[in-house]
Amino acid sequence: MKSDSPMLLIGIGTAGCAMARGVGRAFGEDIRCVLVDTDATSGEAGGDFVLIGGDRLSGRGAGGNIVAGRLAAEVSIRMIDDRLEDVRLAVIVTALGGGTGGGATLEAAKHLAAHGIPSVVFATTPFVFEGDDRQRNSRGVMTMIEDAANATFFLPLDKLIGDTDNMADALRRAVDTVASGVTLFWRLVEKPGYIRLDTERLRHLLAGAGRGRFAAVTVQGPGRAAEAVDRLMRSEMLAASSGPVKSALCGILAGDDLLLSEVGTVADGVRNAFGGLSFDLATVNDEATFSGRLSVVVMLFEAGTRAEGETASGSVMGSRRRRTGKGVLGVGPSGRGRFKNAEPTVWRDEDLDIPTFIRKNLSLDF
Ligand SMILES: Nc1nc2c(ncn2[C@@H]2O[C@H](COP(=O)(O)OP(=O)(O)OP(=O)(O)O)[C@@H](O)[C@H]2O)c(=O)[nH]1
Ligand SMILES: [Mg+2]
Repeated sequence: MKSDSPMLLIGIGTAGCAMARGVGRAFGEDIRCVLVDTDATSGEAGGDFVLIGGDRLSGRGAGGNIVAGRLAAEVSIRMIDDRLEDVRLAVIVTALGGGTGGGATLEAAKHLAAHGIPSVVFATTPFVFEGDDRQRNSRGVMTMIEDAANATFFLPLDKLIGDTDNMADALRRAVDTVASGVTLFWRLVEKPGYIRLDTERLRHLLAGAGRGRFAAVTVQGPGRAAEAVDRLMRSEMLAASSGPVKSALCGILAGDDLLLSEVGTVADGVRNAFGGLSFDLATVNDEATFSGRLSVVVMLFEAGTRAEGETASGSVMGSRRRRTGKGVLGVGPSGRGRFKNAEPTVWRDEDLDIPTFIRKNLSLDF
């Protein structure tokens, strides 16, 4: 394990651990990473693994129970503390839908904030074919995770993978797709470039970012810069889901053949397509990895998801809870199917769509 990086990758839950391993594989070098799960089998594929849940779960997983996943982390998340030394930014990858990904991610983000470490969460949300229970599990914790972490990217698997009729194949591709996107993000910070994005700048950018959209494309051949912009503009992952863009971050990763005109094409194209009050650009030059290819990573943050300068609850920078309107919790455009864009059911300043045990912060015995 690489230990001198200021960024720590944390994989949470079974699919989250698989995705974090995928990031490490795609990065091709040692990466500072810890894997956390309630299921002991997640540790069998190698890596720095921390089993949470102790005797209660006996290493058998949380069985889709978010309370169990949350309690497991509440009790044991401090087992990662010796991995937190000098960490300036934590990147969590997880998959919502099960018990550990949702429950433990929430507790991990709160724990990191208590240690003064900002967190950015990349979390997939379940395929529609997985059924209502997993969708509910996922929806129930999204807002909570959003409040606990500094920046969140929820990646709906249906949009990420598109139409598929083979479930196993879809899940495998999901791991690869998320891993390659997060790896590009990782490279932006860890690899040298003409326009550097270092951890401190990223920490500042993400500190009060809130919910964002994330997409990455890789293209090659003539006209690759224009094609990258075109594909990003058509990306379902970046399609507007709610308010206008507050800030945008664009990263360009390429080999030695990157032209200044291509940087201009991508930067102008992304800026014009998505707007935003602030626009940040970073480039990475890595001939060995990108020879002939051009990858572009785009992150968009929506206006109104979090007030300027506001950060995750409990972080060193503040502890206000986010509100978007009169007494309405900022749940954003959550909801699927019939509930898409539905207003939350708010009573006495509480969102009744969020399960009671989560709203009341109850720890249930199991
Ligand atoms: N990419 C990928 N996603 C998976 C896989 N299996 C499940 N998922 C997705 O991940 C979500 C969460 O599943 P798991 O990771 O198995 O759940 P968990 O977080 O380990 O929680 P528990 O098993 O209940 O402790 C599912 O709803 C799926 O959307 C897989 O093999 N690959
Ligand atoms: Mg599991």
